[in-house]
Amino acid sequence: MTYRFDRAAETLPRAKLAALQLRRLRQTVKNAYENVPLHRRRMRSAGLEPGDIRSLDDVARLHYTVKGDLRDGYPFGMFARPRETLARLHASSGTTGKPTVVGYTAKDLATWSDLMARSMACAGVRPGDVVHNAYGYGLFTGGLGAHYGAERLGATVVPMSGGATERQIVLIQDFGARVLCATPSYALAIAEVAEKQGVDLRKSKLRIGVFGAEPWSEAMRREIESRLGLKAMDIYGLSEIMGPGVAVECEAQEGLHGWEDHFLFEVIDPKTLDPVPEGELGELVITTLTKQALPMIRYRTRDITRLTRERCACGRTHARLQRITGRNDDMLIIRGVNVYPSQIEAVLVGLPGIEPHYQLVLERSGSLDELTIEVESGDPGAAERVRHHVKSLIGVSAAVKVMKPGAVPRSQGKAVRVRDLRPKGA
Ligand code: DLL
Repeated sequence: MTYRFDRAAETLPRAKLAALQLRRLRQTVKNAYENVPLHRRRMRSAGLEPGDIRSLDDVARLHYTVKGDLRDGYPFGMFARPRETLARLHASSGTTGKPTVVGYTAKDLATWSDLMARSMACAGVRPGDVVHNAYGYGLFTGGLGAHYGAERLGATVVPMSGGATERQIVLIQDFGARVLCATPSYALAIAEVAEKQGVDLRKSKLRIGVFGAEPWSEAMRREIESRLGLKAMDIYGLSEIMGPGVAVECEAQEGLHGWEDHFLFEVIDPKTLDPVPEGELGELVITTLTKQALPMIRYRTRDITRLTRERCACGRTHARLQRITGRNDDMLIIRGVNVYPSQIEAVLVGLPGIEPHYQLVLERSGSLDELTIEVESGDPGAAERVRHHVKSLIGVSAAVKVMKPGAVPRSQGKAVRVRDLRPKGA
């Protein structure tokens, strides 16, 4: 029988899952109402009390929560437990203003470790594996999230964090890592440095990549798989909800299982804020079902996906999210055409003679946004080919700047894909 970290929970019949969700939703709403002024205010102004949530459909009567709410309550305003009782804080830097701070009770940390262990096992990690963890350690949830999940699973963790890439390559080989945890862009940077050093990591013991924290395309997956000789699995999560381990791919790789015993997933139309029918694309909204310190009611993730509850070949009963193509905030509008950076990536990666490293530069010319794609190639004639492919496959007109191989900045964590040089406030 295939290994599962928590077989009973992962294969819970859907009717039982729904009953569990309702029980936990009611507890969460009560916790939020009683302990977080913002949630109490919003529920009161909607004329709602916790007891009014009687079915899962009633979640639609609750208010949304957004990142700005966490910022406004900086640092601890949305915690449902006194700060003295928390075991840990994490924070995400964000590009503007104050960071968002999240807190965990000891029980929240235990739940997170369990879910991360479950997620890693779902991706193919097994007790006894050497897990090379190159997610950044620190305030970012990636490093410690993967660390405690791997330990909980019974793996041997190598707590590398990002950076010192040459050393990472030595230790991957010397310690016999079977699993690499990293952002996809950093995994690619590791592959590149290894190749430059004449090290063939395809001959190492690496078999599985647990990659996430940023959008990446199917083309990028194939590129990383062929250069590192492993199976690249997609893992999703966000600090406001927990950290990594909210959803993950299984061996079927037909979407990411979102753990419905701990989270309630909805997909909404970001303009009307109405839920969309199952299977349609929209913004992912998550309500936590078991968090003590930071219960989240209908958190708008800004991430674009679709949801299916069709049965998966792997036997797990939990809903699947389609790979996240991008965030609302990352969508570029170039001469009226909507495009996500990951769509451009899908065109670039795999074009012969073009390195899979790129940046998109946005500038304003008159009232129009102009896009320049910076790519690396040894062939100056590559510009025209890239321009042509992007235009014919996505319909976007972009200028292309061919740079020397190595000129696009490499990432050690989340890659910076867009440089926005447009005047502020325009
Ligand atoms: O990135 C948590 C994480 C760490 C996930 C390690 C996976 C692995 P934040 O820094 O709060 O948390 O950023 C969350 O990153 O809303 C998405 O926009 C994006 N994101 C995370 N995973 C994926 C993924 C961590 N697999 C934000 N695909 C989320 C696409 C992802 N985007």
